[in-house]
Amino acid sequence: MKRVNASLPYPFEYEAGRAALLVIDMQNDFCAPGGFGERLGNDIAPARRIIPAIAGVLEAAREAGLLVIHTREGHLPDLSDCPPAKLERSRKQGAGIGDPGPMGRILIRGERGHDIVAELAPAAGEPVVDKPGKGAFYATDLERMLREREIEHLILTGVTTHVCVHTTLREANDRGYRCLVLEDATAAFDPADHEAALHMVRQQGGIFGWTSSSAAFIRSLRV
Ligand code: TIU
Repeated sequence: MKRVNASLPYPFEYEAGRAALLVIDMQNDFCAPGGFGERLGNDIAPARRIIPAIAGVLEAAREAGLLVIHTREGHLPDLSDCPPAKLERSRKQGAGIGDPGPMGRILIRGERGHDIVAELAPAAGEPVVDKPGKGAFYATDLERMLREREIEHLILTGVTTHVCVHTTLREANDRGYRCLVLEDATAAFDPADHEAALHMVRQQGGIFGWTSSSAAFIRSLRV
């Protein structure tokens, strides 16, 4: 059993063979100029700033043989998997899903904006889960993948802490997974949203799970 001593609200214990690292939505659409995130009116700098921390966690997780799963938020070119409510709101915000942008059509599968940033490119054999929603469990194969591999613990990284990371965390929590959110390997466009989202994880005795630094998690992997 491995143990993250410095996690909150108390030490997080896990078995490496039953843990998976989730890298959530580290796509150009959230991390690059002109993408969905920036067009919604956000500062993308916090999303870019966590790339080195995630790269460090990825390296340690691969070295330790952890299952690594990447996710991407996006829609089919004909928008048939995009709920009208989501589409309408994106258009009102000036970030119309499917509209042309500097990296191809916004939030559409197969376009450059939908790609994972080059620094965090999935390694051969690492599953990439394409999801139409904020949560990685809704309308995807993620749960089946995790059950097949008898995964019980999830380490969450990526963007944004209060939206896709939190929705995935809540979905995972209801399915019985024990979740650790890495504070410096997740980001929201507004740091206040990030802090609030982390607080919500560990309040009430860890109502959704645990939080720790990526360094503390990496240390736990290497002992
Ligand atoms: N990946 C993800 O978090 N999708 C979002 O739309 N996030 C926002 O914060 N808008």
